[in-house]
Amino acid sequence: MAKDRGKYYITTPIYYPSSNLHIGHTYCTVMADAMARFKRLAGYDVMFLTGTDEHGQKIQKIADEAGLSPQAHVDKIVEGIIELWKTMEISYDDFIRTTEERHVKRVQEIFRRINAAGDIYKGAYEGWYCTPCESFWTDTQLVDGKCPDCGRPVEKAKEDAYFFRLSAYADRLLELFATNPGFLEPESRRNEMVAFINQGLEDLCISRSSFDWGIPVPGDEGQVIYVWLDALSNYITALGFPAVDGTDGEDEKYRKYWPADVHLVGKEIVRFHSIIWPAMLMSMNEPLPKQVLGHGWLLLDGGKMSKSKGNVVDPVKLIERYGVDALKYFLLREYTFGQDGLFTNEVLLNRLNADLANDLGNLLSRTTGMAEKFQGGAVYKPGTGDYGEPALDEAGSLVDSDLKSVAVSVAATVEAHMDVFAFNHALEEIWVLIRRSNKYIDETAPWALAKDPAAADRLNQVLYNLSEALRIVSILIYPFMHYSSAEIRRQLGLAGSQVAWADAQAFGICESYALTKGEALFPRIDVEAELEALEAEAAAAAAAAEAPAAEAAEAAPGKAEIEYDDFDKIDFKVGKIVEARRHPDADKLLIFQVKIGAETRQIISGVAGSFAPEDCVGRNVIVVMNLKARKLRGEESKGMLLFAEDGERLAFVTTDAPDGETVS
Ligand code: ME8
Repeated sequence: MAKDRGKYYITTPIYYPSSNLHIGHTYCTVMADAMARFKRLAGYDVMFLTGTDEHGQKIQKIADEAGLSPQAHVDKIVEGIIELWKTMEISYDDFIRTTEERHVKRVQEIFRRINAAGDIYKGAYEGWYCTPCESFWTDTQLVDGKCPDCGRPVEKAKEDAYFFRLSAYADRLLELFATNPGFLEPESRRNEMVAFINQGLEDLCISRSSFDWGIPVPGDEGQVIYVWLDALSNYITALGFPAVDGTDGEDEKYRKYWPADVHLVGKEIVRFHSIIWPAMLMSMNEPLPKQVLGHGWLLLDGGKMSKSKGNVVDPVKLIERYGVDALKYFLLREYTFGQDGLFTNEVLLNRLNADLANDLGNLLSRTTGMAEKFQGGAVYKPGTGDYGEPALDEAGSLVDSDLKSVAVSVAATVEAHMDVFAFNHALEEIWVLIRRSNKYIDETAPWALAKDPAAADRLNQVLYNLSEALRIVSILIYPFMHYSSAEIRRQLGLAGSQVAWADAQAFGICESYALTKGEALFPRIDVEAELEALEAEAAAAAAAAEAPAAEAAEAAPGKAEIEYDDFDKIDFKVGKIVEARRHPDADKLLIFQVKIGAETRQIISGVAGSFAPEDCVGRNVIVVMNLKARKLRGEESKGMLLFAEDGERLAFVTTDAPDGETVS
């Protein structure tokens, strides 16, 4: 590949610093990093952006529960995220935090520009809100009355808010998908988006007034900008755009790198990136990103990993056990871009053993071991040093030419796969060369050549060919596993020499090698013993989480400590459910008449998914008496009933005590 191939701007989503990142987030960032390293090696001027999406109700809630200010909470989590990327040597060029001044002032300017274009108006928003996803949904979008993204319950929410005229862009968006089919990949997502637009695009709520952890709407301090307008803008604010007072000229990076070549995002946020984001840019009259790529999810036992559900795989633990390169290799090799994939320890360990310990590790240790043993580590290009060009029979010529032709052809195939983000196929191709090289050792049997002084030139030639193959491998794997690339080069005696992609397409360019056998690149794992150890570790973690509150305080902080006085403010009483019926306008709600001593009051609970009305009548339950009354879809609810929950299933908290008694 030629140098100076122009610019390449790649982004990851900016992650929510609600808690530490899990392996699903690592997956996306590892792909972006591999692509950024590959493009740099291929001669592009790369801009690789990642960061954190720090505003919103969810973050505010988590911070409150932890007894921290939102800023203190995000500062703590972001520190851990940056530390993780440092450990993994993620080669980003910039890390943007949405709480940074450079972002805040530009988001306000973006709001002003979209407003000036006539695309913002004030109205009242009423919709179903999913707090964990920070998404509003319409009735038709809900699946079984729940959030279509995460399947959790949603709440009805209504408030004054600003709206972006997304509906005005439906035709232009459809045209974008029709005339630029590569804009969104994979194709299945494109079809989903076109169908979504054809259903009728609604204007988008872009501000909230019910919480304040966000960027104030310019000119209306009672409102904060709703997180998606804030978050999506990061892709240009990090480049210094738009210019705001006193920052003219700071958009040099924008002029150089925008439009983005690719926004790499998870499948559930494709909608925001391929519909809302282009519409915002259209409104500002700015160029659109060239491509949005939606990747699949890593699943655990068939379910999505989720920070809020707590069923996550911690990348730090895997790195501690197997190393950064092993984790990166596994993520890139095991899963197919665009599809979901199941994560299990067994798949991980078998993959590491087969490909890394056996194939790659053995090739390196066999080659360096034999070079040391038979030639003191010194290997020369045939015809130089102490060695001449051996005369080869037909079989010898054939295996040599086959090895060489495989070796020099891999780079072009890898490039073709990388063009379509097929990391797994790119690595598979590199492993064709690694396996071919191992086979070459078996075919040429250097240990037999070493016994015959007349075969010294051939022995050197075989070791040279293997060293060349390994040198090429070290270049090919660099974008994916740069530590291993460097270690292979060190053991070949090439430490410090520049890794250049073009050199992967030339065989026989190195005059000599000084090989040294090092530690095993990837030690073989005893899968059974390791699986047991991993299970024991998981069991210990689960036990710690269930330990009494005081002991578990550090591992599972739960809700923040409160004073007795706070607890004492709640008035609990026993109530008897004397009547229960479905809410006429809300699938999820049951309306109870609850007798509490002399009083009977109406209480509404979102439990229609768990109980039939007839199953509720006659139960003596615990009532929170003094919760502020509120209207739920036109019906008043005064107080609250307590339920026990194990994440999915609900149960009444019942008592034998008669109604009207105080609970304390
Ligand atoms: O969505 N497998 O942030 P986020 C694969 N702040 N990818 C996964 C995953 C899994 N199990 N779990 C999460 C946000 N992800 C917004 C983005 S961008 C302007 C704003 C991916 O921290 C997920 O698909 O919830 C998403 O692309 C990314 O992690 C960030 O998720």
